[in-house]
Amino acid sequence: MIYPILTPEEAASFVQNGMNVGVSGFTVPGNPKVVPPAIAAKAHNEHEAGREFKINLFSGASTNDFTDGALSREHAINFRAPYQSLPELRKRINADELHYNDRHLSEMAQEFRYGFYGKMDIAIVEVQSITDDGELVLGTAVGNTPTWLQMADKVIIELNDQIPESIRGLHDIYVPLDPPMRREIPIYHASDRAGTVTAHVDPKKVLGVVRTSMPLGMSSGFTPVDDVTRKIGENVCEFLVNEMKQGRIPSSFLPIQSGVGNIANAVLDALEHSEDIPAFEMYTEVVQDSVLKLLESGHCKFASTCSMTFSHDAMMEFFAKPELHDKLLMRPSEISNHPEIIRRLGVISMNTAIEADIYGNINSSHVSGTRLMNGIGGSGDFTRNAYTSIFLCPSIKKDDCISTIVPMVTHCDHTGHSVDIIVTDQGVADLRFKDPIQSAEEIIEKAAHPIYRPLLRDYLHLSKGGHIKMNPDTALAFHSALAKEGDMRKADFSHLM
Ligand code: 0RQ
Repeated sequence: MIYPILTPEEAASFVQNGMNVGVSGFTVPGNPKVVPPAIAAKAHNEHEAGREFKINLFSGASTNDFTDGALSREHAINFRAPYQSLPELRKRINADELHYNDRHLSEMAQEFRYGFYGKMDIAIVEVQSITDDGELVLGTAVGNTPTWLQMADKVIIELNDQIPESIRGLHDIYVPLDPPMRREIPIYHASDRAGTVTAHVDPKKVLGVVRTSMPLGMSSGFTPVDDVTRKIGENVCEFLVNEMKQGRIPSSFLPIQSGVGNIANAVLDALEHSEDIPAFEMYTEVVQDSVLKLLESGHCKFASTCSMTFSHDAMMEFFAKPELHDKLLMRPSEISNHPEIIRRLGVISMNTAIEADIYGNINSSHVSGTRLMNGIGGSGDFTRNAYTSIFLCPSIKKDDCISTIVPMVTHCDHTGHSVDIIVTDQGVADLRFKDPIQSAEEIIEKAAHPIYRPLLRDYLHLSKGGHIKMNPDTALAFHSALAKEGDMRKADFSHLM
């Protein structure tokens, strides 16, 4: 190998205060694992010596504890984009200790190529292999790595011997040309290949290789399906089956996108057990353990993703079963989440909401409008361009004190224009072919919990308005009741009478 072999500390020594640093991966999979903690240790020493040390950190999506966790614990992040999900980092963002820019995941790479963030100083990339002429087999996620490799002045490679050789062939690396040269992306089915199996880096840019032997899978599993998530899953299935019966979804079905978390897992579980849903494809950004089961059973014929968000056991199982390897492809987030392809394929999107309002506006990211949870992630990429966009949430939370259906969302990630269907444990609200007031009635009667329906009806019918009814004094009454009395049921609209 022509590249110098570096220790993590030697690699970290190239990273300087104020640099723009890009990391490989998408959510936990595919992230570097030993160099970021060494950068955090360097930050610690610099701070002890009274010197400023912070970097601007760019990724595919959220990252692992070795990256966002270690760096935020050492106050080593100045700016962060496009997504995060670790409590450690979230805490600091919500204390306004660093700058976080919540971006659509499909746009991060192109925004960097357009020059919106300046130059990328260093990319840190986990790979399965690298050749002397710069051909790379990436790890268990692609994220924005191909663009980082193209843009970065210098590149540090983490060569992880735990990534099996059989991963070669699971990637499809395609970077679009930028406007005005952009052409259509030649993906017409979830399984189409548009690019190459390997990524490429100019060998002259490679500072060196750090050898690692780090486990691949996600450490935490999801909580098992419970009564509420099971009901949400059943309601989604019922809706999709009816759509097929009505001829609105073709009998061959359409590709599915599903987000992260327990609700998404429960929905996929329900799809697996439904006898009326035919085998389908997925065009999505993450595949959780539930998708492995779907691939094994044949319910999912093919999964196009950006990241293999499997638990450690599921990851091992996948690599031990070569018959599954031609059923999965990993793409850059720019492509897995690309509006052009989502719309062309007719993807059915399913994402979880923190709260929805009676007009179908969705808050995916900020609890009570101020506290960042994770971010918009890929939910906007899929929702805005979906064939049918579905949002999922339990109708109530925290011992009935929180209604997820509210008069007005405290933060809006997706406007009602992009939202077709809201599914809770109570039922399915179908917002298509309805004006805003009809939508509000549908959401209240079908999706809201019965204990909150009278309050929501009061708000809707006592508010004044034209095309939309709203009352600026009471639109956030649910949230102020939660803040003041810990219970949204204390909201009062009687003075509107
Ligand atoms: O707080 O942890 O203090 O108890 O918010 O709530 O129910 O555990 O949320 O894990 O299902 O995630 C939207 C965050 C849901 C996720 C969101 C409080 C609640 C709890 C979390 P505690 P849950 P879940 C593909 C798609 C955006 C990105 C996306 C997400 C905490 O799905 O990040 O869709 N989505 N990506 O108590 C007050 C409410 C609340 C509330 C929840 N209405 N009011 N507090 N909480 N609802 C994946 C990628 O893009 C990579």
